Amino acid sequence: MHYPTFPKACTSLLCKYFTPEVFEALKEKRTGFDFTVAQAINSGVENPDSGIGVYAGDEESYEVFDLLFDPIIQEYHGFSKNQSHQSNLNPDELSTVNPDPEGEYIVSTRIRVGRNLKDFPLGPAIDKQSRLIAEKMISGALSSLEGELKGEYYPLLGMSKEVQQDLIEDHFLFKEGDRFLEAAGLNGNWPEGRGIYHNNDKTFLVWVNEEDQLRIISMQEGGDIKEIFTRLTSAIKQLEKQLNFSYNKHLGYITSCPTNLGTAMRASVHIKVPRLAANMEKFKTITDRYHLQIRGIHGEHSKSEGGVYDISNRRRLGITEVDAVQDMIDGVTALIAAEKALENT
Ligand code: ADP
Ligand code: ILO
Repeated sequence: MHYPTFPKACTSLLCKYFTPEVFEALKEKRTGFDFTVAQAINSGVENPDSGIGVYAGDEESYEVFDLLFDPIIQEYHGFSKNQSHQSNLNPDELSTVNPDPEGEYIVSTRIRVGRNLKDFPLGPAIDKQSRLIAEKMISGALSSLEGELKGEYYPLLGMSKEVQQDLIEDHFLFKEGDRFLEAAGLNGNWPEGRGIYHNNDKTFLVWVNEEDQLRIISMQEGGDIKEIFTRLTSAIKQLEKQLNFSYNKHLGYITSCPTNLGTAMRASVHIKVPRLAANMEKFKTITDRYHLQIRGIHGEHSKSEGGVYDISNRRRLGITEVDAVQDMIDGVTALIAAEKALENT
């Protein structure tokens, strides 16, 4: 392996922290699942416009390649090597049920967590057979869910292109052919082993074997965040009875992308703020103050449409799930107040 060349304009955390010295120290190392630093950095090397640019192949990657991962984790989450992670899934500890009770600004709310199975490699290092075993274990656990969470598992293999496209456009299903995931080695043997589980109303969904082995999702129209968080936490607790998720005291839930470590939670709203969006500087001042991320409405790396943005918590590690959702609630409350003020000027 040679030291990669990065374009001058590259701003990813990979470009920032993968120095020639780090490369020398890591180039010969391998994890128990045979994952190398060349694999960890490939997404950011092939996609120099990445924000981060690295993926882990297994839990051990975070230790073996710590010289690369630690500073990235520190910068993204503000979390250092001697800290530990705490979980809190109690919806009663949220300060606000709904920051937009009149339903004027929030179009929809979605909260997801990533999970991976203990003792399995993560997506960038898994082989076809283990991926199929993981799919079987996960769909088996899902088939035992009852009540509001009861649904059906739909494998991607055999799903018609029309059904797949409708699910993507309606914000329920992951996209196909993501270039960042492709270069990370996450799209191997596509579409085998991948699928989506959902209840009848599509308010509870689970993505299987996309970027993480499970993405557990609760979503609905409007801004009743407490109801959505309550549904999610109840599902997590039920699934934990049957599946052993990869977790450690330092990094929390283990995920393939270091931005998802910890809570692995992204709590987002699709929110209509056309006036604020016309003043991006002001918009970003508020989102930065509340540790929020702005995405377009078709997911990461997509654009906004009609003044509607996807606003979510940015930090996920070293804070609890309640804190992560609270970041989003507080920020969204501030955004709505700013949009209202602009309406009156
Ligand atoms: P993630 O990292 O959370 O899995 P993406 O940014 O790739 O996410 O988004 C996945 C899908 O979820 C996309 O179709 C996106 O439009 C949809 N989505 C995200 N937040 C919301 C929301 N609040 N309401 C409706 N759909 C949403
Ligand atoms: N690898 C991409 C995405 C990073 C964060 N998003 C996730 C976890 N999907 C990049 O570095 O821009």
